[in-house]
Parts: sequence; structure tokens; C-alpha cells
Amino acid sequence: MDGAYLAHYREHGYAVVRALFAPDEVAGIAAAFDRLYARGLAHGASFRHGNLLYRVRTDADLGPIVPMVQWPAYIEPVLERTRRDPRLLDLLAPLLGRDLKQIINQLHWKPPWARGVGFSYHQDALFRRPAEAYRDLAGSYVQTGIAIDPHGPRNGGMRVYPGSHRRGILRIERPGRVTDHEMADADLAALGLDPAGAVDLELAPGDIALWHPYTVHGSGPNPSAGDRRFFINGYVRSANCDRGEWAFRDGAPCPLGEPVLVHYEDLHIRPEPHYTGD
Ligand SMILES: O=C(O)CCC(=O)C(=O)O
Repeated sequence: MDGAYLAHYREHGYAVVRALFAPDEVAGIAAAFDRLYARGLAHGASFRHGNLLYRVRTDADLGPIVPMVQWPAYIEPVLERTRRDPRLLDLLAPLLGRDLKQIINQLHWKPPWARGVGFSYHQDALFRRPAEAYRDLAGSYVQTGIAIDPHGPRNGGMRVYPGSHRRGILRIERPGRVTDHEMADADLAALGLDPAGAVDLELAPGDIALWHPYTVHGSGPNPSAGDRRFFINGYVRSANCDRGEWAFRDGAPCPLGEPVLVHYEDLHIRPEPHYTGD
């Protein structure tokens, strides 16, 4: 693989690799997304089974939507294979080595005209809790996103702040969840970052973006007539993390088995299917 993306990642805190997945592969992932979306809608409210979580929301215009599913790989074989695809190892090994665990496996879905979906500016480092379980974040963790649809500023694509990964942990004061707000220039200005310096990702289906846990990023609503679907997978150098599902051991892909502790603290107390009430 051409190493230009590595230099870009190290310098700017993010990078894009074009056409990592072929159109027929993207179509297979999209079909799995469609099945998951239908299941989420059928639940009618946020629903969890082990690490698998459907987040269901009511959009002011559209009614119920499913903006996120966490750990869909447990029930969709094509997503399970994609998360441990050797092309991802090729991409990540120069940054993280060949023993990798996975701590994020997420479908993000912005339906056409969805106004209430967005991610306020944040650093992913914020979510790596408990902090003692995630060591040397800056050198051990990379987030990736595979575009399933054309992805850009017209449809709520991600915007990143180049170079922000060198600024360490930044305090972005916002009440509520990152998903309760869309990105706002004022949040960048409050951090002393000139909003004009933010960069929109422009991805075609099958392209993949990589970003650093300290890179400030966010996204807005989708005012377009098409879906904006994004497949997020986050990886960590295994020696520096006590959580997560194995993805590659000494370079060999590891299929999922019984769920292990990632984010859901009650995994072993309440593993059964239930509505989450949020
Ligand atoms: O899907 C998006 O627009 C944003 C994704 C994001 O911010 C994240 O995964 O941390």
C-alpha cells in the first residue's frame, strides 16, 4: 500500500485511502445496513442485546429513525468479516502493529432530510473509559470510517480539524451527549481553533478515513435527498488496552466469539435483550 496516507495521518491527524473496498463489497455492507435498520425500526425504541445496541430516535420530520447501531458485527456476517479484513490490517499495522483489538464497531446512519442527527465537535479520547483500561491512547488507537454512500458537506459528512491531534486532551464544554448537538464553529473558537481551518471529508463509497483519538471532529445534519451511511471501526494496540474484541492476533484475523467487555459495563449482569429506556 502506498505509504502517503501514513505521512498525512502523522502530520494532520487524519488520512483518507481511496477505494479500499470494491463496489460489490460496499453493496454487501449496505444490504446488511438495510437489514439492521429494519430491525431497529421494528424494535421501535432503543434496544440492547449484549454489546449489540440499536439506538432509535424520533426525528421531528421523519418520525422514528435508527441513527446508530453498535456492534452490528455480532449478527451480520458480512460486517463481521469486514471488521477483520486483511486490508484493514495492512493499513493499521504500520501505526499499531499486528496484535489488534477492536473497541468500536458501529453503523452511523443519517437518513435523507434528517435534521436532528449530528455529532458535536469532540475527540474520541473522551469516550475511552475507564481511562486506566486505555493506555497510551495517542500511540495505540486509530479510528476508521468506511463510506457506504458518497460522503461530504452536502449530506452531513465528517469535518476534521487538521493538526488538533497534537494538542492533547481538549476540554470541549457541552451538556449532554455528543449526538445531542451538531458541530458548531463556536465550539472550535472556544478552543482557540479558527473555524476556517476545519476540513470536510470528501469520500466515495468504499473509501476509508482514519483519524487519531485526539483529532477534533464532528458532523452536521443531512439536508440531502440520499442516505449518508458510515461504517466505523476503531482499533487499539492490544498490549495497551484491557477492553475490546480481538481483530488480529499476530496478523491473523480473529472471528468474534462470546461477547467480551467493551463499553457496556453490565454485559455480565444484564446480557439479555432489553429496551434501554433512552
Ligand atoms: O458519523 C459521523 O458523522 C461522525 C462520526 C464520529 O464523530 C465518530 O465516530 O467519532
